[in-house]
Order: sequence, then C-alpha cells, then structure tokens
Amino acid sequence: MAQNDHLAVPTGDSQYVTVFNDPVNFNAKHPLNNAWTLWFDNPGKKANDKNWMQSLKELITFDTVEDFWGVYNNVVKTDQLAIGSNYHLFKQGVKPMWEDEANAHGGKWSIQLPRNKTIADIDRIWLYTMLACIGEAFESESEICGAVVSVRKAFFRIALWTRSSDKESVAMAIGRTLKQSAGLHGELEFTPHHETKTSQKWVV
Ligand code: MGP
Repeated sequence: MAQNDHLAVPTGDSQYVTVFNDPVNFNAKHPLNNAWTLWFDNPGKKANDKNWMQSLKELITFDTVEDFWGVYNNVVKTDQLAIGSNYHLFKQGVKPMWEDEANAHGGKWSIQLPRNKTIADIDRIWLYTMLACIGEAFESESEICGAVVSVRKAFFRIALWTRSSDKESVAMAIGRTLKQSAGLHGELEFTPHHETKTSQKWVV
C-alpha cells in the first residue's frame, strides 16, 4: 500500500467509505493540510532549561481528522493533568522549544485563565485551540508553529506560537482569530521568545 493510500479523498467513487458512510468499516480518512505532533511534559519540580528538556516527550503524530479525534479521545483531559504539566501541539518537524529553527525568531500569543473559574471550560478551550490549528483557521497559515496548554497551580495558560515576532498586522490578525476561535474572554498578549530592544506591546 502506498504511504498515503489512507488519505484518499472521496470522489464519489464507491470504493471510498468514509466515517460518515460507515462509522465502523470506513476505509478512507479526511486528510489534514499538515501533520501535527502532540508532545507532553511534566518537569515535576520547578522547571529549568535542563529538566524541562529531559521531561519533554513526543506522544504521537497524526495527519487525518479521524486520527486527531482518536488521539483527543484517548489522552488525559486537560482538567485532569498534574499541576506543572503542558501539552504542546506542533506541526510535525517543529520541536515545541525556543531553540527550534522555526521558533528561533518567533513569539507567542498567550492568556492566563484563573484555574478556579476555568476548570469546567479549559478542555473545550484547548480543543477549540487545537481545531483552529489543524483546521488552519489562521490567515497566515505558514506563521503558525503550534499551541500549548499549561496547567499551573493558580491558572491555565493557552499559548499560540508563531514563526515571527516582528510583523504587527500579521500577528494581530492571528491573535484575533485565536481569541474568537477558542472563545477566549480577556486580554491576550504577544511576547517574542527573545528579548527585543523595542518596547512592543501587542494585545487583542
Ligand atoms: P514555562 O513553563 O514556559 O513558564 O517555562 P512558567 O509556566 O511561567 O513557569 P513554571 O516554572 O511555572 O513552569 C518554565 C521553564 O521551563 C523555563 O524557565 C525554562 O527553564 C524551561 N523551558 C520552557 N520552555 C518552553 C523552554 C524551551 O523552549 N527551551 C528550554 N531550553 N527551556 C524551556
């Protein structure tokens, strides 16, 4: 079987049975534009550069809608994760760290949501954030590197990592789309991964 045979797009040809035709015996899946990798880390104690990297684990890569749901339905939900842990969903080939070439000049949109007020909603917010990524909801699609949900004692943090940190109008459009897609209330702030000399402060 050729590598991408499972990615066949239905053409009306009856040989393709999708999950909509037969939820059990389907043989064709709906391809995503990109393959995505889910990562997890829980440094266990106060994270530093070294123990953080050691605790980072690559969980799984998927490239179809069906496999995304398979992953989502089988990993621990965000509201059940241990304090200190993070899920990272990044395009295949991009490591969820500042050091990766794709992130080296980038930044992130992020928002911290009080844990006690968000615990009932965080899993839906993370799901919608992931769907915006894999569904390519963002204007400058190539700018998107990945998304992170962080579980902390007092808050959850949602972040969307972008490839560059010096294009204000591009970044603002991405920030607005994230806010809307994930149903986020409150201010999102953009921070470059590395200090810049300019005193830029972008919020949506
Ligand atoms: P964090 O989890 O992004 O920040 O990074 P937070 O939630 O404010 O801090 P926490 O202590 O409550 O978890 C925490 C620490 O993890 C950083 O100070 C780094 O030491 C390490 N770390 C995080 N990231 C995303 C990276 C990374 O991309 N590269 C490296 N080398 N270390 C990282």
